[in-house]
Amino acid sequence: MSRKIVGNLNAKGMRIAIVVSRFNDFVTSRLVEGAYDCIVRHGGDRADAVEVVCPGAFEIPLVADRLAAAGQFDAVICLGAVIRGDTPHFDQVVSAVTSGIASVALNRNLPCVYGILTTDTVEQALDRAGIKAGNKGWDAALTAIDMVSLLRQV
Ligand code: INI
Repeated sequence: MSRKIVGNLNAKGMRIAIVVSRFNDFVTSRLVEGAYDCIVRHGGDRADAVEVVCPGAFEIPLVADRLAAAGQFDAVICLGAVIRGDTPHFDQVVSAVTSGIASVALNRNLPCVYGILTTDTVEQALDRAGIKAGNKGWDAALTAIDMVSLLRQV
């Protein structure tokens, strides 16, 4: 008989760190609220979470690495918004934050979730931050909860 292992979505007692960039705060603050909403709706406690604010998306991996190394958290959720219209070096910032977050997860052996919006316009970013097309912060928190539960079983 084969065995199937899946995460459950109960966040009770989970210690979650959120790293969020201040750049495009009008978008990223909505992502943070979405993440907290998801955690609480799944039985977690906002008081068990820690939120760390860094300057831009480029800085997120270093902060995530520091939090992961601390050994005090079950998962790190990374939230940011890189908008092409705002930056001529969009691709470099996106590439750095993307590979940086993946490296932290693998090197620290901790769920480190990618909740970075990468859009062409401000409107697209807002749509994905709770206006029209869901909230990527909420989705990232759900992935964190799922992964914490999953890795506890694997
Ligand atoms: N940082 C972002 O998080 N989003 C952006 O859209 C952005 N733009 O447009 O440039 C951005 N740039 C700052 C970057 O993340 C670093 O903070 C900066 O380069 C200093 O290292």
